[in-house]
Parts: sequence; C-alpha cells; structure tokens
Amino acid sequence: MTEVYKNFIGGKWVESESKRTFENRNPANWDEIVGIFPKSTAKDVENAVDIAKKAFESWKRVPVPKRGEILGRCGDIMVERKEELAKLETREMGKVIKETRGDVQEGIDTAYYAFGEGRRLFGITTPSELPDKICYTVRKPIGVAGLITPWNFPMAIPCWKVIPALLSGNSVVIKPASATPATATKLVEILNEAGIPEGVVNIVHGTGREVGEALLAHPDIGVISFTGSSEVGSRIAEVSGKMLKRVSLELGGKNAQIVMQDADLDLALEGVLWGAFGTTGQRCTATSRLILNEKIYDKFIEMIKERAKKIKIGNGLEETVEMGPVINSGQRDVIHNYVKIGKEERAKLVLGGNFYEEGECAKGWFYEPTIFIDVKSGMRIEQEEIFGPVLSVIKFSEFDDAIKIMNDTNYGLSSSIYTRDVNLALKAAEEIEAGITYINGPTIGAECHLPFGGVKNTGNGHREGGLAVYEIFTEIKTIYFDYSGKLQKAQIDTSVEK
Ligand code: UN1
Repeated sequence: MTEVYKNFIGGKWVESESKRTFENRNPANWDEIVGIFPKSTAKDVENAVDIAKKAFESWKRVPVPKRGEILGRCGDIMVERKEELAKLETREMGKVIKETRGDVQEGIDTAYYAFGEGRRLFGITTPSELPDKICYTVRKPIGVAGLITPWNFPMAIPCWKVIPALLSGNSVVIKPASATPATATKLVEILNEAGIPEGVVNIVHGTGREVGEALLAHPDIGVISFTGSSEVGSRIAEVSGKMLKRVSLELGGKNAQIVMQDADLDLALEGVLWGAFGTTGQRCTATSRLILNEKIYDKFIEMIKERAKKIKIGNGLEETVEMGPVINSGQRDVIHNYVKIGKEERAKLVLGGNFYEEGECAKGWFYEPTIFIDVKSGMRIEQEEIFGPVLSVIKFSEFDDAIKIMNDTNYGLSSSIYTRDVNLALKAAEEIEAGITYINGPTIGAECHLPFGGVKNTGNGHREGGLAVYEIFTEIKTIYFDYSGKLQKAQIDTSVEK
C-alpha cells in the first residue's frame, strides 16, 4: 500500500491547507509509487515558521548537553531502524542498498558527534588589556533555521543541517527535495520520538518555487542552509542577502582525480570507479574528471574501460547490483544531452553514452557508465557539472600541468591525487584549489566530523561538518566582565606603571 505522508508542524502531522498532493516514484521502477505528500503553500510555511518561532523561546534555554542527549537518542533510533531506512531510501532515490546504509550511517555519525559536541560547544576566553576584567565568548542560537535539502543524500544531508541547527538551540523548518521527501520525513518522526519538544522541528513538503521561496522570503527565518545547484544557490544568496539573513550554500562541483605515472594503478582504478560511478555519479563530490599522465594513459584507459563495462546495473535493492538509476527522466535527459555535447566537442566516447533499458531496467531511469577520452581543458563536458555517470579523461605530461587543469574550473569542492611520491602529494595538497583533497583516495568519502565544503562557485565560504558547521548555526557573543569596581576605559586607561 502506498504510504500517505503529511507535514509536521507544531508536533502534529497535518495536511497542507491546499489539500493538494504530489507523488514520489521509484526511479528504478516508475510504476511504483513510494508515497503521497502534501503539496504545501506559503500559508503552510507561515504556520510552521510562527510555531517554530514560539518554540524557539523555550528550546534555546534547554542546556546544550541536554539537547545533545536527545540527538544522541535520535542516533540510537536510527541504529535500530537502519535497514528499514536504507531500503526506503533506495526505493525513493535509487542508489544501491550498500550506499543507502552508508547514507543512514552518516546521519547516525552526525547525531553521535552532536551528542558529544553538546558537552563542549566551546567559545574562547582571553585576557583583557585592563586589570580585574575577563573576556570570553559564548555561542547563541540564531532563531528559526530554514533548511533546504537535496535528493542525492536523502538522510545524511538533512542530518548534516538539522542536527547541528538543533544542538545550537535553533528551531527548524525543513523543506526536503520533492524527489526524496520520505526519508527526511522519517528523520522528523525519529527526532519527535527521541524527545524534541513540539514546534522545534517542522517539515513542509512541496516545490522549491512555492515552499522554498516562502521560506526564503520569511522575515522570521534567521538562517538558511541550502545544498543544491549553483544556479538556485545564487538566487537564494540574492534574496537572503537583501534581507541580511545568514546563508550557507553547498553547491556544485567538477571534481578531478589526478593519476601520476608512479601511482599504484590498481588502487587508482578502484578509486576512480567508486568516485565516478558510485551513486551513479550523483554526488557533489563525484569524480567527473580523470587527469591522467601520458605515460600510463593508454594502459589505464584500457583498465578502466574493462572494469566499468562490467558494472552491474539494476534495482539497488538487489545486493549484487553496483549502480542504480538516475533520479528522474529529466535528469537522464540532461546527462544524455551532455553526452551529445561531448561528441560535438570531438571528445572520444569509448564507453556507454546511452540509456540502459535491459529487462526490468526499461521501467526506470538507467544510464550506462560513460567514458570520454581525449577531453581537452575548457570543453563544456570538462567544465560543467553533469551529475551523472559520465567521466571525462584528460591527458597531461608534467605535474604542474595536471594542477593547472585541476584548478581551471569555476568549482572547487573535492579533488584527489594518486602518487607514491610524498613530495608531489604534499605539493598537490598545497596547490589544488578545493575545499577537500584526498591523497591516494577517491574524491568521495567525507567524514562527518571534518569540515565539508568548497571554494569558488561551490559555495559561499561556509563549511558543514565537524566544528565548522556550528559557525553557521550560532551567533558569537562577546562578554566583558569587569570586577575592578571602577570605570576602566579600554584603549585609554591602559598604561603600565614603572
Ligand atoms: C554530496 O555529494 O553532496 O563525501 C555529499 C561524500 C559523502 C557526502 C557527499 N560523504 O561523498
């Protein structure tokens, strides 16, 4: 039976005032409806924000370690329900079950990290320039956070945002991607069960145009956190900028893996296969460029073609399947169009380049693992984010050229180099313009306790994950405490007696 989902506002499951709904279907089998969701309006957003604003007043007074304990319980419930959540996620997003287990695990890790962080959430203490005076900082919540999440990590990314926002003492209104609304709703259900007070966590389903825009424009939303395309990110920055809201943006990538001639080629092969075709290439961190040294170019291309053509494509619920569908037909058309562009640009297509419609796969949105070689710096397939299983291979001769090719894009999220030369590895870590560099590892695989984010058009300078995310969700307050009993003037009464 198809599950009917609702919005969660003020501790209650409610329909949209519009009474309209939308469906969510399985990208591996378009006949299967995963759930029915409320198609909400600006009015629903307004209700949610009003309630969240009231709930904030008491939530902000709950001691941080106590907030952390509730989030720790949320982690415990996710551990118990991990398999069920992973299965649901595969049904609505398409990626293979091993990966959705990982996605849920990333949520669990984030919850446990927050549980611990609740006992720190450090400020600083520092000396004053005046005697009998101390100075320190504390972190204060901002208010109501508007969290707009993407479809490619339906559990991990909502957790990356919701959990630190809550630990910091904010209340939240979540607008999950309408392609994957079920998993985020389960997270809200779990947070409720874990003991988050009424009104502190709210979810409103619907389109970006209606629900997303209403969240953006609401004057009582103090901070917006968004993961998605650079195009939408720029629009969010524009609106929030005018309203002087804090905004954290995690946007596109055109990540590359460099393979030097001295690399362990078998290891580099495993890395690029996982980086390029894991999650069907639908990660912000996916490897969409392979920068290959000329001395190993032909050999490595043969190796990767050999392996990539054997990737088992199918429904991600089958344990042996290695690559699931892409999210929907529109996205598959975008990918296919890039393949057309690549051919027109005279890059050489050596694998894939078509829909995959064998057997049961004809019912879903499958695409073949695709490889272009002889791609030149500056081609569109080398510059633009494709968000699908398409790898562009570029040849280089000297290390400095590889770095130049790597850096010559408008994005800068993740990057990787395979080499056995320690000096080159460290030089690459220094020279690559990206938020993340992996040495002898693929471009994917970020862990929840480290900063995550990128440079250039990948974002606006913020980092999620680790301690860094608390910079997004807290205001810093500086406290000067003068216990001298007299007026002491900073910058004036500061001379030292001889
Ligand atoms: C994303 O693609 O938006 O490092 C997030 C990784 C994952 C997170 C990716 N842990 O690939």
